[in-house]
Amino acid sequence: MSEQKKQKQHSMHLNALQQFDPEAYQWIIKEQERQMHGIELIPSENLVSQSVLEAMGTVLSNKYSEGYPSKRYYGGNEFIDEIENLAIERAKKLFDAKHANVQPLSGSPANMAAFFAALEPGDKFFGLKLTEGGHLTHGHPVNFSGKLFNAVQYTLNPKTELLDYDAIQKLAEKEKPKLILSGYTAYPRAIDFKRFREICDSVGAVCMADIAHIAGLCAAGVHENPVPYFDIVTTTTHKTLRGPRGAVIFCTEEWKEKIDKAVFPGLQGGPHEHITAAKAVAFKEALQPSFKEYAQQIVKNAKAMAEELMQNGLRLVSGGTDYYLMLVDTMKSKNLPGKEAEQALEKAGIYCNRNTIPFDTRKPWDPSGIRIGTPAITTRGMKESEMKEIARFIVKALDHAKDDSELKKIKAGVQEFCKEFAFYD
Ligand code: DSN
Repeated sequence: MSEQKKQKQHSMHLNALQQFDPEAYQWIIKEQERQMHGIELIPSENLVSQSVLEAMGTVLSNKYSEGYPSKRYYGGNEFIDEIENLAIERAKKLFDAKHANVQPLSGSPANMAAFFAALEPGDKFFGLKLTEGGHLTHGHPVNFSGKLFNAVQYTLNPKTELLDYDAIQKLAEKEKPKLILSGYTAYPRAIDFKRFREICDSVGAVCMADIAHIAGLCAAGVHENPVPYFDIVTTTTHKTLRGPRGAVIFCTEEWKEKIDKAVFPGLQGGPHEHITAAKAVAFKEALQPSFKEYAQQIVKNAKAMAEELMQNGLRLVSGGTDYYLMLVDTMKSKNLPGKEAEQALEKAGIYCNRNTIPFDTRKPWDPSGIRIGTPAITTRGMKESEMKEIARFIVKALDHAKDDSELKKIKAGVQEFCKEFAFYD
């Protein structure tokens, strides 16, 4: 490793840790090296900036601040209030929101708080089925969302593998849900949020979206942003938005009191203000013109990769992608279960996650496909020509999924390829 790269490791400020706890230190460094030398295609992951990383590792972690700015249950929060207000104001500006609660610890608690604000236990709501691109918190029976509420799961059109808005409208008229949730974790196409608003209005349902995956694209104007005209929108901050692990809830004036009460004292105790600070930093980054270029490049990269994968014989769910994510049907393309595909790629230094494809006949633990995306590799500065190279690495690894020595050779090529791209510059 070059001197320059070694110095970059130390910019994580780990000197004390290295001395006191070399055992923990070594695994952190090994993980850093894995990220640096591999191709990260998990679409829900990203690489935060040095500034975001630094904000997370601060003394703000020491502080309790239950409550909200100017209304805390602990003393000593004058500067914490400033930080939280900064995060709130930037979040509102970024998403054109009337209200932002920046305290949710992550996506699931954010969704839980939103449901507690809008629903009573047993109330009926709509969410997309997990196996077709929804999330556990969108009504899966093993999750609180399916246990506490009456979750009706809508599905995709089996022929097109796309959302069928007319069918959702009809189902809404029949079932009369109190809330309709859109926004997904494995849907490769753009979402017609305006249509969801119309469907909600036609049946008097609360209109909610979980934009965790596409928040960065919405903020940059690359995907339609539902925040200004939806009742409640949740998002994590660490995916395309490229901030720390955490979440935010946006809502209209009408919902703000209920949302704030649902987060605290309804669900959470002390907010993690070191993470709030990092959220504020990430929102400032996302307000820069360079973030718009970043978001546009994510989409260009995804389209270039999709085209190359399909030209090389892989079947992509719905025949491609509109923005950042692809679902590869490895069973149909290579007679390879998703778990084996994920493991073969990992041996080649390429990271993705196995995923169900719409109407999968296999179980989520070993489904029929893999999910890949371009947010993290775009952060490293890779462009369309690199997408084609990565697609060729993927196809080669899948073709040699059972040949460890060939996968090792591919990994060497991947490591060489990654050297060209910045990691904490
Ligand atoms: N676990 C996230 C994802 O990978 O999509 C969703 O919360």
